[in-house]
Amino acid sequence: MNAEQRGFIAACEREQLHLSGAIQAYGAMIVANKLGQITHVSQQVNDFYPELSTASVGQGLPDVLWNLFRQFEGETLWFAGELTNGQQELDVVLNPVGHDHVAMELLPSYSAPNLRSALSVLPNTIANDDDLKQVRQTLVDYIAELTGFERTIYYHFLPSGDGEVLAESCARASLGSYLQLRFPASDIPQIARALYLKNPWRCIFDAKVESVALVGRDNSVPDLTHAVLRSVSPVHIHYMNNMGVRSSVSWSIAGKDDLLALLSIHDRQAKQLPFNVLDHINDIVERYNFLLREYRTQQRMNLHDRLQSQFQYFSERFGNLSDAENLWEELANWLMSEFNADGVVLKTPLQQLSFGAALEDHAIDTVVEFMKTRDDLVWITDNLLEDLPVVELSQVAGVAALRSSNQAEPHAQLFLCRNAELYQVAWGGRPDKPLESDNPDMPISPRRSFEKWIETRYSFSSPWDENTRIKLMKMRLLLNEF
Ligand code: BLA
Repeated sequence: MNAEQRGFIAACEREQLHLSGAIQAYGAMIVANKLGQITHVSQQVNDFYPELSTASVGQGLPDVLWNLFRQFEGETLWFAGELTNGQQELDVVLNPVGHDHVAMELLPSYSAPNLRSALSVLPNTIANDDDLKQVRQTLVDYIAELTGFERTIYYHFLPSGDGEVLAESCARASLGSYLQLRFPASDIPQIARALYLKNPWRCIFDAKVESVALVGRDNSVPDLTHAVLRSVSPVHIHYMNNMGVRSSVSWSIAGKDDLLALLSIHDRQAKQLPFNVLDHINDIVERYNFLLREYRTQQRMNLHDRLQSQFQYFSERFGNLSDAENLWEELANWLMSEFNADGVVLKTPLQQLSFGAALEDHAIDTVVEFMKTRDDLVWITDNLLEDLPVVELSQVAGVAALRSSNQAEPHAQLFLCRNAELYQVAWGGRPDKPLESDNPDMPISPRRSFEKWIETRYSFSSPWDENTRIKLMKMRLLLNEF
């Protein structure tokens, strides 16, 4: 990637999506303060609610809206088919705007089908990884059938921030398959991910619909974090066009406070879903989130128990000094098998012990110096040469390093090492290719092709799994023994 392309991605990361000052024009918005006085309206509000226009800013809400507004207590309220404007029925959705304003969104209403109970769709528990895979597929298949969208994907985030499509359901002759393809982290900026933790879903029913500005009396821009109609970033519209997707909705698959995956539906046509379908899918996704969290907690507890019993074992052995000679070798062997590593180094102020295919001394020194500059106790890479150019090439490409938390004293450090391994990654388009585009307003754009592209990796180790950090943090107790 060249400097211009990197600059483009950095600019995307800075885009304040919630302060776009505009909405998707298939609905209208009225923002009111606590007293029910209108502070902003979308420029075309008159098309949806003939009593209102941009001249209404500063006035009180009309009675019908006021009656809904009065019921708002801070959480989303969705009134399905509540209004009619002579031409169409409208849903009215209320959401908070900052601490003391409320957004009232008017959306075309769609007729609500009868739905199964959300509880009957998924099982009561997930017992193992095979089960988890099956439940994911059930989820994807059910949502594909219910919504009729052409492609439904379960897009899982890897520790690197890149993502991989783990499950998919595609209609025949549809958009094409992304199953098992990987997509770079920069496709979904951090700010967009953070919004998925605050909202259970995001609808972009028609990427071809223009956005329309909000008009207020002053230059203030309402915070649209929770608004259904928040306008779509121009970069993402471009991305959807390049993908051939006109309509998409994504639900958040989330742990306690991290975004684990997105469940997304795509279609080449503009499509809508009635509120009760969106809400029903939300219930099912919530149920899935609950099952996933329980499963992950159980896995963590098993891991914790296993590590704990090893600690106990090694602590006892450390207590028995006559064993010391064999102990390092035994510990190193255990660490290598637990972390699936090829080598291990322990560095203390007094000694440096290496076992297996380990980093050379100069490289250890470079990593130690680098880690001093960071607050984090753990540093993990599967591509040492790229992330921290060390002086000489060696076989080791993967490092998972831990330093003890005692800053004042010289401290012990542990390095798990993995050799470089040749392997391939299948991407949905070349990830290093934001491209020159033919759009003069956007000289660089998201990549144009999402064709499968195979990267052969030479300088990487196999990737460290998501528990590596947790396991390393538990090793801190062991470091104190040296
Ligand atoms: C948003 N990007 C998104 C979203 C997805 C993706 C799912 C959430 C919105 C939605 O549901 O459409 C990406 N979509 C994917 C991926 C797959 C998919 C990876 O189907 C894989 C199968 N996008 C870029 C670049 C930038 C960018 C280079 O490619 C900026 C540097 C930005 N993506 C971007 C922005 C949003 C976004 C700004 C937020 C859009 C919004 O909510 O307004």
